[in-house]
Amino acid sequence: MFEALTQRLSKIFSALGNKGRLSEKDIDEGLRQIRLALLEADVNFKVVKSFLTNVKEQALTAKILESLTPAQQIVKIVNEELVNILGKEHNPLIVAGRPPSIAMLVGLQGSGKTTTTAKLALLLKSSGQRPLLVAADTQRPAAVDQLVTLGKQLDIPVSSGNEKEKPLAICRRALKQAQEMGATWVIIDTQGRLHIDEVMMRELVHLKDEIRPSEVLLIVDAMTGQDAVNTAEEFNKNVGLTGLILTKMDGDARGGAALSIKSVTGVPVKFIGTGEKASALEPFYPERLASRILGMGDVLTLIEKAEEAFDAQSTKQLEKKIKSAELNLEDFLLQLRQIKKMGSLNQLVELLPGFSKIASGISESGSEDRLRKIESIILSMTVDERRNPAIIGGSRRRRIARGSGTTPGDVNQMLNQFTQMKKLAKMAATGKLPKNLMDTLRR
Ligand SMILES: Nc1nc2c(ncn2[C@@H]2O[C@H](COP(=O)(O)OP(=O)(O)O)[C@@H](O)[C@H]2O)c(=O)[nH]1
Ligand SMILES: [Mg+2]
Repeated sequence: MFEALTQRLSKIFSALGNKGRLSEKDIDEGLRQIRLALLEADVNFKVVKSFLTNVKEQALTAKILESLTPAQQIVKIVNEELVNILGKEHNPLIVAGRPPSIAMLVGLQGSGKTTTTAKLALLLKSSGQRPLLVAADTQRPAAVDQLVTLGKQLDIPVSSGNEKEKPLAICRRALKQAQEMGATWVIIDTQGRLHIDEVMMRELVHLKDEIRPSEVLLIVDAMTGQDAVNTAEEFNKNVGLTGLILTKMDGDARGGAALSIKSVTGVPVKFIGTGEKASALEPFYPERLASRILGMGDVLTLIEKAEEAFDAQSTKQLEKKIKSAELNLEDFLLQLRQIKKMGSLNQLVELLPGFSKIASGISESGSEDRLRKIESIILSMTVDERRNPAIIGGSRRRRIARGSGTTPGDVNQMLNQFTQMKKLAKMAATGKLPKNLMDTLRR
């Protein structure tokens, strides 16, 4: 799902990523491309418009994280806005005050209503609930049989009537049965039509008024694009919805429906169907979908970690020091600790401007052990020595080695490496590093 959109977005981001600084023109061009990508994915144009307005506003006013490149900054903002239009947070099912809770599934024929009824029951069952299925679609020939068969396969009880019975009568009997068997959820498959239809709407409203479900869930086929959005608006206006389930998200849908439907209708998406199998139903999490769409879950995780671990101010000061080669072992120690807090070194190398080159130098020559050694050597130094390593001669070196449980050779090696790194870092920070060296360091 969303492959096409994901591909286009990553192209846009990597084009931005090649630039060290983004001018306003760069940002505008990036936004123009994002707009095209979204429209092409069939996202509602009003949603696209407000999306871009928000992204631009954020880009101009957001707190700038010094540890992120401008392109990463844009990814971060686009991600946040995506999460916003997808509905911010996960909306779980509404449970009735007293069991059983009732979910009424409504929708057009072919949207996946019957299949989703069974899927939802299976999901509830696997989370320890006791669901009862109700075959109340007397409109579509064989819909009852379809649900009965699914119930048998999944070992979930189905309450059904015959095709001449009214849906309300079937539901009333099912509710009684639910009480008797101690069911915690009653999931009702209702009748659908090929198109929006007044009679269908009236019957659904009638059923809803009588049985008072805690959930009225509209099943919509994501592959139908903007039609799905229109359908949702109609059903919400006429019947009143508590949630949406988007089906066939596994298809080659351009994804626009999923992206627009919450913003346009105000009704949250609660689940998505991702296949024909009964297990192919997932709770809907805006954040997860947004990062799937951006196709850069890893970058987003890194951004999150950078936000947590990094104080923008100190990074800025550090960058300045790196540029003027004033970096000392105290800064180095501070930085080592922050990097350690952030997890794997190699992953972070690309993330931190300037200083990342030092980290890559370390990660090349060794791993966590080596880091710990460096840390204990620095800790055995006096403040003067840390600020001005040049004063460290033979006797100081021996003392530091004893204090840190290393050898004078280790101390020497560490100091040499540090001097080298400082030089490299300055060159990298001021853009004077030869390209082949840069590549080696990145690896
Ligand atoms: N690929 C895919 N197919 C689905 C999904 N949900 C339903 N279907 C298929 O869509 C068709 C119609 O489903 P059905 O439940 O009978 O629709 P109803 O008329 O709304 O009850 C069936 O062939 C289902 O297997 C889904 O999430 N992914
Ligand atoms: Mg059906």
